[in-house]
Amino acid sequence: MKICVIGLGYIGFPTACLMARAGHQVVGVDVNEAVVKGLQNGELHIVGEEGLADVARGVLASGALTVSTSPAEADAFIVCVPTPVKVPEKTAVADELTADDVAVTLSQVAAASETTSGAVLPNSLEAYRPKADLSYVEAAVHAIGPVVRPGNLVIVESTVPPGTTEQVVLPILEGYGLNRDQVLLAHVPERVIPGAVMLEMVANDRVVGGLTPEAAEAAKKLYATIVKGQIFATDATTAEFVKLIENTYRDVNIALANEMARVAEYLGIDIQQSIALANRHPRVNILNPGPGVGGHCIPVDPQFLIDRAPDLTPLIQAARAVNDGMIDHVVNLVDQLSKEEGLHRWVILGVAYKADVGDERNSPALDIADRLVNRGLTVAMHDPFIEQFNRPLDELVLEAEGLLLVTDHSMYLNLDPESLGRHMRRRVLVDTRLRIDADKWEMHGFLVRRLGDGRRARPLMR
Ligand code: SAJ
Repeated sequence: MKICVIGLGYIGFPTACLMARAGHQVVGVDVNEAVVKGLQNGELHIVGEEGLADVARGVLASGALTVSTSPAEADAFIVCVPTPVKVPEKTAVADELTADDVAVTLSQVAAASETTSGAVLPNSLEAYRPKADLSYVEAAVHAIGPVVRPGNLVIVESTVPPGTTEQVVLPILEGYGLNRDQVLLAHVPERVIPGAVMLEMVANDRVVGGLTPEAAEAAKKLYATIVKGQIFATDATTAEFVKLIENTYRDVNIALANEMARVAEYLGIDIQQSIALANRHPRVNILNPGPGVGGHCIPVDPQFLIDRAPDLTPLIQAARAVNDGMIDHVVNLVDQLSKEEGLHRWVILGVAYKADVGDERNSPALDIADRLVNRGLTVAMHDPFIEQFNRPLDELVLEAEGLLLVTDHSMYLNLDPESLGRHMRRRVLVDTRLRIDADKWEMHGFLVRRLGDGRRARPLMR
């Protein structure tokens, strides 16, 4: 088929490459001219994805994939553009408040979860609830509207609130003279993990949700040309909902681990040992506590459900507040330790939102750094995967007093405490990912604190 993929990001570009490799004639479209020009010169903008470069070079060289800044007529259109959340600038509630005020309020609410379990956003702040920003999806659909023909298949892969395909995408297409019987409209969410996109885009089972059964069948046939996993057809709203509950399930379960970590600290026991023992139960799988939940998916997707049904989602809202509250929990831990031990200079190990990726979107490390500075501490940041933070570590730790591990990049897991400690003025380590061998670092003179480890830390609150 002739396929037009709109949005050449970490989902759209691999999708375009796989579709081209499967024998389709693909036009990849992106508004970012630099990306398009780069690809036309064979420069790839998505790196670190095993197997992508080879496939991309092959389909670009063969012409099976061509790239452009504007859509062309095709048999099928696949929209893969971002859907971030936005906090409304101004609302009817209190026009004089600025976005900063709201950000503070939201973080106060999140911080409130620090003292009470899971503060749910008070209704008075209802108008400030983060909302799905569908502007990129709308712009993409408007871009293809003029070239979509009756009988074409239009697929939205972007993660959207339930009902978007029917209530937002279809009306835009109707505006270009197409009605719901003429265009095959479907939502096909992706569930690949960054770092293993090419593998999972082929191997994972896939859900295809059609506005009509014919649309679902057409989408199923198309994806069967690249997906080896099973493909399940359903309706569009169910497919939108399935994607959101997958990630909401994860966010709520991470919040449970985080809440248990705070209780373990309070009880003076170690959360890591507790979880390891609890998970020996054949049907228990408690996830890992951490400094907060980052990335552009897990902290975002639950907001789409909350936004759609605020009165029906107290648990999801509380989980969001608990996870965001971990940022202040870590900041309080470091601040208290700094006061007790007279520490001032900290190096944060890891800025990316999770191990061994170079993406810092919504990363807790950025908020933690800001708030530590606001507490009067000096903070430097290191990250081997992010250019601006990738300075030699032994230089960065010179004269530092504390190391705060926020992202468990593999390179941090076998750091030598002696060779690092020798450059430091004080030897203090705070591990928020429970991946460092505390006993070993203590043998090299480090004072170690671990998230959720009440044995080492005097509990923050009694
Ligand atoms: N995290 C914890 N504790 C855990 C697991 C994760 O604190 O036990 C934190 C991570 O540090 C990170 C955040 O949560 O900051 C998200 O991590 P993640 O491992 O969920 O990774 P993502 O966001 O890259 O991928 C998720 C995946 N969804 C699920 O596992 C249900 C992936 O399959 C999705 O495709 C992706 O979101 C997405 O794009 O929706």
